[in-house]
Amino acid sequence: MDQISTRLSPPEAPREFGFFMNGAWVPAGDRELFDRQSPAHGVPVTRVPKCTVEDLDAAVDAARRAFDDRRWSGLNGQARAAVLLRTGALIRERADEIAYFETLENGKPISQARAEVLGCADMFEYASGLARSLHGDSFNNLGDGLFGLVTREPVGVVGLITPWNFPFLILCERVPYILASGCTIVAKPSEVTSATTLILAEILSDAGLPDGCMNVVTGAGSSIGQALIEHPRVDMLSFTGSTAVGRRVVEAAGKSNFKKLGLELGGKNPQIVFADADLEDAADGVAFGIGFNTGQCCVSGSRLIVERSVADDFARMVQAKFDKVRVGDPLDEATQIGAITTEAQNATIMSYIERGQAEGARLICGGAQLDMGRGQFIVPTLFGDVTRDMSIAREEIFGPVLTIMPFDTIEEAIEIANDTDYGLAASVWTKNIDKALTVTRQVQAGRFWVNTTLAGGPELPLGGFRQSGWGREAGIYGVEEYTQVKSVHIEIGKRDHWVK
Ligand code: TXE
Repeated sequence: MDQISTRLSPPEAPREFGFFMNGAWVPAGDRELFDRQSPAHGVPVTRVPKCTVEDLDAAVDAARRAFDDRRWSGLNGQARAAVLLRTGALIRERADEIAYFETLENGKPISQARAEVLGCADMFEYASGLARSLHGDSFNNLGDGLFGLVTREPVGVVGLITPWNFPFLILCERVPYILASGCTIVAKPSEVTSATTLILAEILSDAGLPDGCMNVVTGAGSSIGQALIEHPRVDMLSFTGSTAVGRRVVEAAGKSNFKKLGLELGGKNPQIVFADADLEDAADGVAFGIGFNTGQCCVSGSRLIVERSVADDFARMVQAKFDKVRVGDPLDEATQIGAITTEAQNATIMSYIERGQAEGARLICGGAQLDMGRGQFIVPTLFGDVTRDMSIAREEIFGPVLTIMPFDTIEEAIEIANDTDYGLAASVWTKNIDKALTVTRQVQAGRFWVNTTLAGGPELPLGGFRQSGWGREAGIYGVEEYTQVKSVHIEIGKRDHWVK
């Protein structure tokens, strides 16, 4: 059956935003403006203010007041849950609008953007239950004279810095859980994808979140991002982005107030395929794992490690999938791979493709930009004859570029998979339960998939081993991450005096 193709258009004029603070929009006024062009269409789609460090200070003050006077953390779980549930419903109501701006700013296919937005509504709905079930512990075994309680308390004001690859999804993997814990937020989205974070702030306010609990400042990482990570009145910082900036976050925390940190950084994630796998399924999963979001996912399966006896056949199967995948205008409902989000990222990916060839890898397919007359697009790319020391096998490319390396034994597969500084995610494809479990146990990764990839939901936590990060987001683990534990010792009866 023919694919029905319907297409939205980019807007005639960019949508203008202010920033959001203390429950209200702040107009851009005479601040400098940042014009975002659609990476697929080359036309301006949004305009946001470049906030100043004074704006950031005001936003932190608003979040600080909202936390310190307990207008949010002092509510009971039922009241917090009601706001989160209403937020989920409002996201569903505005899903088309949010998805449209996500696609315009990021370049991802509109059908994917819509699915992500609905998944985000689900995260708020799930987190609403967690706001009610969050609890501590008690110790009733300390003898007749003492009773012990362990309570969980919100950390305080959380700074939230997010990247451009999943502007709304990464935001919503954090915000509902942070709010469920009772914390307040100052968010700083990537300068190129600010729109949907601003829309979420408005939705939260409409859902009844008290003023000051969610504030959004827009602008450059080097100015207000840096000021946020150094801010002495921010209690915790959740950062998702490059390893290089992650290091600055750690340094800034040490130099300021030792704020608590959550970090989700890069990945170079293995896809291990055994000869006994359902190879049709595996080829599709591997193509999806690197093609989804143009490979601009921290959990993209970018290193294919295949049992030697099937390696050549499997490469042909993946190539056949790549040939069929629909790359093009992300506003077309039929598109599966859209635009590369920034010109800088496009240049980075193309330079890795050149380096791969210069280092002696064999380009099996792809390797080229797709000329659509405007915007930047790269077709899925597959490299063979790859050795472990090559930069394309070691460094996060963050694009639709897959390398293949063969293995002979399960030990060798595990060794290649672990030969990286990262440890964010991994996938294994086999119908043999012993192999699947051995690999799952021995490969270092915070997220693991067996006979699937990139699957997930709000129940399961996200985060990395090794240099992929610190801490966990989502699920009950995500809520607990934004709490601190207090031990309460309660004496029962008359004290045994120290001074007799
Ligand atoms: O990330 P940055 P970039 C990786 C990926 C990509 C590379 C560069 O390999 O090619 O990083 O992307 C803010 N203080 N990932 O340069 O700069 C910035 O404004 C405080 C992996 O875009 O790390 C944005 O909001 N904040 C990753 C956020 O940090 C600063 C997702 C991320 O931008 C700052 C994205 C500073 N000094 C890129 N400088 C993943 N793990 O998913 C920048 N920022």
